[in-house]
Amino acid sequence: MSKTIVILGACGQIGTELTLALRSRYGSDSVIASDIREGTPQLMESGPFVTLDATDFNALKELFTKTQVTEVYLMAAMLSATAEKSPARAWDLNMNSLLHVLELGRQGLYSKLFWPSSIAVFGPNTPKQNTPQATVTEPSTVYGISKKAGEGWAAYYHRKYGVDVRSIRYPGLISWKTQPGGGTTDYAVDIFHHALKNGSYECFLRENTALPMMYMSDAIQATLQLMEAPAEDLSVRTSYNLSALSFTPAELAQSIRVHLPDFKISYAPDSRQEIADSWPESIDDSQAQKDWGWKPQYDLKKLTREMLHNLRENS
Ligand code: VAH
Repeated sequence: MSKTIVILGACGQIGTELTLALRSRYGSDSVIASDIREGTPQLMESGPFVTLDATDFNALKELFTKTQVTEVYLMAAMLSATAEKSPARAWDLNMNSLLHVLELGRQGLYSKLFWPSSIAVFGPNTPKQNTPQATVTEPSTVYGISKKAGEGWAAYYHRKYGVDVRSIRYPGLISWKTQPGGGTTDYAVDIFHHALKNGSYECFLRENTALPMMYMSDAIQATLQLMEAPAEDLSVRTSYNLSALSFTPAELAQSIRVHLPDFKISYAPDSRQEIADSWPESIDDSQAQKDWGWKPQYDLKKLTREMLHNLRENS
């Protein structure tokens, strides 16, 4: 059956790479990108784009009806650090966009939905190491609260109305194609730009802050794998834990020094330290491995090499 895919929030950190990956897999004209503002030249030149506010129910219904969409990827969201500065706007964007899209699924306007959750659903009372799929989720950030609530709504619409909504709790994602977008894990992207530009970086987290991380290629691969899995294989309809690696800023700096021996890092923790301290250090993703064969490809050594190479080649 032919697919028509609509990506909401296509110009964000994940959305940009997801749009390009879906277009190369299913054909550019089958993937309609949308966002509230235009994206990178590479994204805008790669296929159809529609300017759209993901919190506008009527605009969503009109686009879904006109395009006869079969699959929706709802990537629009305000991330953790920015959401702490604008709680009401973050709740409106993160929650109402999801409620509108779930409702349109109940009305039968598409057959499959992907919606990203985050390790931000975990909080200070969650086991820090090898955090289980089912455990305490008492988030202490606006972003985490919105993602935890969203997981509940996703599971509700699946159970009550049969909406085939699938979700992943992404760790911190590291990519070179887009600038970081207001998250707490942004340091792990910023550091590469600074290392190449001026050989030093002032990190806004403490040197020993271990966080779950993943190279963007792995995250995109996992997303496509989950969306292509048979529905009957999926035992989780809140959101799947997903893991690839965990590292501290000091360990990442050491990995960069293998390529740039003179690279220097300093530390000036800011308000994002409290957010990072509330999150786990490592994640148990055995359910994703079991249900849909998840297996990451990138470790810290390969991630570092890829980031530096791609940033050099595309600067
Ligand atoms: C953030 N990059 O920092 C996002 C992500 C786990 C972190 O959700 O807000």
